[in-house]
Amino acid sequence: MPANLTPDYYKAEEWYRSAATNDEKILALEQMLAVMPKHKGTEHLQADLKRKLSQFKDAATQQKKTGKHVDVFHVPRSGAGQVVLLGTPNTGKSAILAALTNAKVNVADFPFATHAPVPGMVKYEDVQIQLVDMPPITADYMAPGQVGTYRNCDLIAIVIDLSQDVEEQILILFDFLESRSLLLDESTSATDGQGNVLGRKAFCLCTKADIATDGAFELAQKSCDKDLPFVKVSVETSAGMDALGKFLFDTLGIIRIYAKPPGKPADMNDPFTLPAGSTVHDLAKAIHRELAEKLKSAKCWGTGVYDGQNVHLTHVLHDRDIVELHF
Ligand SMILES: Nc1nc2c(ncn2[C@@H]2O[C@H](COP(=O)(O)OP(=O)(O)OP(=O)(O)O)[C@@H](O)[C@H]2O)c(=O)[nH]1
Ligand SMILES: [Mg+2]
Repeated sequence: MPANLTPDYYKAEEWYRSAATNDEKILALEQMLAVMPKHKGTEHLQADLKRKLSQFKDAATQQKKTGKHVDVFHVPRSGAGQVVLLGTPNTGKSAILAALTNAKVNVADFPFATHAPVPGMVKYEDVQIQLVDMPPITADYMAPGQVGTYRNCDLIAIVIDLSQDVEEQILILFDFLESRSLLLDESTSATDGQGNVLGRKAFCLCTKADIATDGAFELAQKSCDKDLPFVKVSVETSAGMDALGKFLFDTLGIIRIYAKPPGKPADMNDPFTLPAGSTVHDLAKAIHRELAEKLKSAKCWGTGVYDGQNVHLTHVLHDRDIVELHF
């Protein structure tokens, strides 16, 4: 009996073949099983996939025990949030990093100049945001393990070069993102075996505005069927570059809180950064998980409170609030 496998299945199979890490192989196999038509003709295949899945799960457990695996695509987080660039070759990803950070990157007028992730820090007011340059992807190639970097970041910057074919870039990039469940989709947020949401926030970063073809920015917006923010920049003329730090900060959805020791001024140079919507108790946990349990009361200066107001531990904080914690 023929298996009659669907395009969704073949996409998941391609994901499986390109997955370099155990975790990613597990996700891809689970996806293959989920989308596979279930009938007599696919029974053998199902059994085969389930066997592979259990082998990878065993290997993952073993790996966690021995802790040996070194993954160049694992970029340790630093700063208030991690933003990772995604784009096809020669679209100006490294140039963005060179312009915004002190990282040493290779900007070159030929494709595939970048081979491994390169992190740099973007300063916005008193916070540092981590920006990660990446090797390019194409319709049929990406470096093994590359998906993992996107899987672990806070925000994906989808780079679209306005001087190249924007429709083709969008097709390649969104096919990659959707087939790996990498985009945050509020209505059908896909999760892994442990219930963690797979998708990430994303925005479109349109580059080379100085040499854009006529109407390319509007065409890029029109060709994208997702409701994502679009920004337009040029490294050459610096247009839009100054606003990028604030944009990343806002899009990451983070707030800065200044902790004030009782009887002393707040340290206004080194804020804690927390997800928007965090409470006084979340701040205490970020400072010290065990101390947080001993938190008795707090005073707050900032938005929606009068200076030094006593606030409940469930009080929702705002960007730039000053908080005094009493344990
Ligand atoms: N005119 C113009 N050229 C740019 C701009 N940004 C980058 N370039 C040029 O585009 C070419 C490619 O830039 P890269 O930053 O190396 O591109 P990339 O996306 O990192 O390329 P890969 O690492 O191969 O994926 C270089 O020649 C850059 O000088 C821009 O804003 N305007
Ligand atoms: Mg590069």
